[in-house]
Amino acid sequence: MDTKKETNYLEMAEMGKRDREEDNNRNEAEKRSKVGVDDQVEGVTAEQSGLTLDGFCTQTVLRESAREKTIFIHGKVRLNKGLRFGAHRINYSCMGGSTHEGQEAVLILEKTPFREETLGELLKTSDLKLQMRNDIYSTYHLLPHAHLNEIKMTAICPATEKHINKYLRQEIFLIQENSKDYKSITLPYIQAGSFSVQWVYNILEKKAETERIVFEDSDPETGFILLPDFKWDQKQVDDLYLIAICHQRGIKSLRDLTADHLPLLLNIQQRGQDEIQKRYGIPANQLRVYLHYQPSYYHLHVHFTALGYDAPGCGVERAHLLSDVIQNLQTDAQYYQSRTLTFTLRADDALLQKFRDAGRL
Ligand code: M7G
Repeated sequence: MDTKKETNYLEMAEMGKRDREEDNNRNEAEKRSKVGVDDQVEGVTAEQSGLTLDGFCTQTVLRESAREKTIFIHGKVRLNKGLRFGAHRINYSCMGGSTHEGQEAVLILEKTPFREETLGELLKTSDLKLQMRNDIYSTYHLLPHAHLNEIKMTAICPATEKHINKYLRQEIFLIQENSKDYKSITLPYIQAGSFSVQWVYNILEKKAETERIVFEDSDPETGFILLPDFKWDQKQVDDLYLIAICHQRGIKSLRDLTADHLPLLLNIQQRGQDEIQKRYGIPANQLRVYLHYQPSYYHLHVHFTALGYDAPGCGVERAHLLSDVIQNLQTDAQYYQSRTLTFTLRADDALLQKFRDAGRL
């Protein structure tokens, strides 16, 4: 890499305090700013947060993986009084036919990794039940105390049909999107129907997850917030997963990036790596730093995951290393406007149908 050029970009990142461009998304965010804000505070019970599972009614198992020890469930959740999960309440029938007030929900349950610091307690205090013995081999059921046997749960409520489909196991197809396809097929589709990025605005505006922020550079042009991704329970660094969300609005994805964004990208790369080294002791050469194309949420963000962790979505058909993105833009300012980009789409994805309708599949 041209180091002089890089230093220039970093200097620009430090100094570049230009006026912030008004963004269309801002109005949308302000309109919705009172809806769906729910700070995650460690120690608050699910009941206090408004979610209880006693009335949960499973509709379908969307996906499960014995290897990853995860299960994705679609169901309906009964609401507590004063629940803050948005406004759309509906009635539903649960197995026996009785009707409840409830909302569509997706629950993701995941067995958490072992932690070295609790291993001693786990082995000392658990009940051991022999399953079988043969020669020098034996297998057991180990029954640990509840606090050593946590399951991580992520709830999306109210969940839209798009959320439910996102987690449904389906056939996938490889798409080659050229720049014309992007303008005529993908862009109109994103503008009409992508996931809300309200949760992103809540983070940027300090309305949610404030206690979880690891680092912030508040520069409107080159700044970002670094915080744990909600896939990471932060109990061990082996599966470390953080995201850097840029303050600048209106950069939807990789496709919008030009050389003008290099100060922003270099800043995210450099500061993100520095902060992770400081906070978690993981050096840059042990981190995978990348962007998704297509992302689920069209507000530019960068994924930082532990190199040894096979994070979901880090495969070659979706992840673009930030260092490659930076070099591509240094070589060709319009690289991501002109190149054909390859990604996968799921069978039921409306975007796939649009590619079919346009004769591109
Ligand atoms: P993406 O590439 O747009 O899509 O990444 P993906 O979800 O299909 O990977 C968005 C990233 O943001 C993912 O890694 C999500 O796990 C993470 N994420 C999504 N939500 C709704 C939240 C949230 O509310 N808080 C945090 N901290 N992370 C989130």
